[in-house]
Amino acid sequence: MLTVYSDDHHLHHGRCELIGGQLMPCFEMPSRADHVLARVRKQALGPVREPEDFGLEPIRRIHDAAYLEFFKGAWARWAELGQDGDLLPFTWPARTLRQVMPKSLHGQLGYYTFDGGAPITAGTWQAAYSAAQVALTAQAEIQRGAHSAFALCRPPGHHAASDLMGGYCYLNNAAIAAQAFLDQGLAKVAILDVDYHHGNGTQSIFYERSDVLFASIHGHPEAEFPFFLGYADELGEGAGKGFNFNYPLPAGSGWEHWSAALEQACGEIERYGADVVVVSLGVDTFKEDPISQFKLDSPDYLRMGERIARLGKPTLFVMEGGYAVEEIGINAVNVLEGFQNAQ
Ligand code: 6XA
Ligand code: ZN
Repeated sequence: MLTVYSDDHHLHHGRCELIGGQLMPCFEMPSRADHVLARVRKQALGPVREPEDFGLEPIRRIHDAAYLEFFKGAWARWAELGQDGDLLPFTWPARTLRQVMPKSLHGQLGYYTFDGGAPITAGTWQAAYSAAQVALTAQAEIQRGAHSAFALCRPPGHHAASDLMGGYCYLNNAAIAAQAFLDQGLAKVAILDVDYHHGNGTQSIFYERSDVLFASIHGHPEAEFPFFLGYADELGEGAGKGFNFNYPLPAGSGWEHWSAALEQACGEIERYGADVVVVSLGVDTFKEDPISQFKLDSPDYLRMGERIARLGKPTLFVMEGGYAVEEIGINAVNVLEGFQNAQ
């Protein structure tokens, strides 16, 4: 299986996020992708290639033009104000407040974020842009006939909506790749999100559409980030009704419960008759993940890959979360090896 990877992810290293009432180093850090890449090489999964540059057009198919302009220019505006700390929001247009666009950088940042967990640094735009190109390059590989490919993206993407960043995510790599498949002639794309957190951004992007089915297995939003989306009764709207499936699970869920949800999600994808499957591959479902509450063990990820392979569809894996840095490589590559060995 081809892995697409860019060193540009090192350009993004958020200094801090608010955890337990204190500013702490971000769990989402460059060494995550480095460990996955090292494991890809150790296991000789296949070739590793740099991304091609498809430009902004395929990103604009998913993200709002003004949002992209804001994100691209935000750091320069922050630096002009003489600041060099991470750019982090502190005010959001929540209930009772107006959804208007302020002129101030911080006001605009509040408008374009849903949490304080997506710091913008000097290199964030370039890293996120390259991550999207990584996803598009792996997508192109499948479009050209490969049965599978791995987009080793960082920063991750599944929390990013059309004009919102949050949860370490800026550009929705999986959604951008899914749209590219459609734009290149496919009719039906299924996105299977196996990250511990609900992919609220991906869901919102495709919620009223039937050409992308979204299925997500995640920590119950009653208890888990992103808290305000991801319930089982969110089934899609309008033309998208019946094309959105959420499987929220309680804290402590292990492979037995998790794999039962995977079985249901795979059943929906089979009934849908997807041309291609995009997997939002987070491995923060691991029992030792520092920010999550599921109990999957390393061998379970092999089974996960095998089950996804049994869908029999061309499959694009897009890296999302996973913060047990020592094991992230083993667990992510186990999914890919399980998939590959089941062919
Ligand atoms: C709150 C937790 C963010 C979770 C990010 C993640 N800062 N999403 O792993 O999949
Ligand atoms: Zn996650």
